[in-house]
Amino acid sequence: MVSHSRVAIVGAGAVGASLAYALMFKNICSEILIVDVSPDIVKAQVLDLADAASVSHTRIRGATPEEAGQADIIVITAGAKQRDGEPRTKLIERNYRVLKNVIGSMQPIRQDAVILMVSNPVDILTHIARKLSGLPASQVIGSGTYLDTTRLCVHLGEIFDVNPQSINAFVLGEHGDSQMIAWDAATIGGQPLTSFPEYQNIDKKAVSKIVSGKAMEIIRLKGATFYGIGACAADLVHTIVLNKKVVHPVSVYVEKYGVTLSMPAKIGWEGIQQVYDVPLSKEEEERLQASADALREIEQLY
Ligand code: 6V0
Repeated sequence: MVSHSRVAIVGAGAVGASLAYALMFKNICSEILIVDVSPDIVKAQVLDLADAASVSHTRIRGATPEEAGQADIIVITAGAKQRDGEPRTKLIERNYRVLKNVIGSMQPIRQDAVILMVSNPVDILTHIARKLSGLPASQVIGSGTYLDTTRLCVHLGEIFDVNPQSINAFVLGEHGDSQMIAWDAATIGGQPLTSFPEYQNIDKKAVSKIVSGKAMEIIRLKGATFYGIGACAADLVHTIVLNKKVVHPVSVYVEKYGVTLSMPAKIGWEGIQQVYDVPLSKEEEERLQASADALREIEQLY
């Protein structure tokens, strides 16, 4: 058990519960606080998770929004989810109201807290969470393209027959339709992906489609996605709690683009410690710029 380890999860639906479940088995939190507008959902999830907590020895309990505002890390998973065929950006109006309510109800939020935004559309909501909370940009992080990046690495792992963890590759930009893959900067064992014979046979458009379309495929088949994002969000919390300084692709305000989008960033106790500028080809840079422009157009409305 370490300091910086009281974690609040606001929104106890499928994503919030999957995150709590993944997190408790890491045994790094002094306490996990579960918050939701529905008292019945809080009660049900805490009762169910407490059975698992007895095996993992992590304390988990229901809490008020005010208590969540005093946690070290506040993960926001509250809000509506995408419907089959609905783009993430369509969720804004519904989830803007939820987020305003969530941030308002947690006041006063601890000035050194780190907010991890998960609800969609995650980039725009991270921007809004920063504005509403008044916390510095470095303390307001969105899960962004972390999940997309893990999907990419798993797919590339199959193509190159190597463990996905040995692939250094990133999906950047929006967690949504305009995201892009930084192919030129991708490496395996320090060797550029572009130098491998397998690379020449990759249909890059098809890979992009598989990665960005996976969520919709899962939603079409079972109505929602939650285990993948639960595991990724738990990993981000792990990085913060243990001040691991791991570089993850996450959504953060990036000065170069003047907008909140995903870039690789070093993460620790105080949130974002450094954002890295990925070397991109001219075409990739244009695609990332286009993603930034698309996000900026929406950001400006909030
Ligand atoms: P869900 O299962 O419907 O749960 C949402 C929960 O939020 C419900 O329990 C609601 O009661 C609760 N809630 C609503 N308003 C408030 C409020 N004001 N305060 C507290 N709680 C509230 O949805 P699910 O858990 O499946 O998804 C949650 C969010 O995560 C959605 O916006 C999804 O689109 C988003 N996802 C984000 C992903 C990512 O990669 N960033 C991936 C998957 C889902």
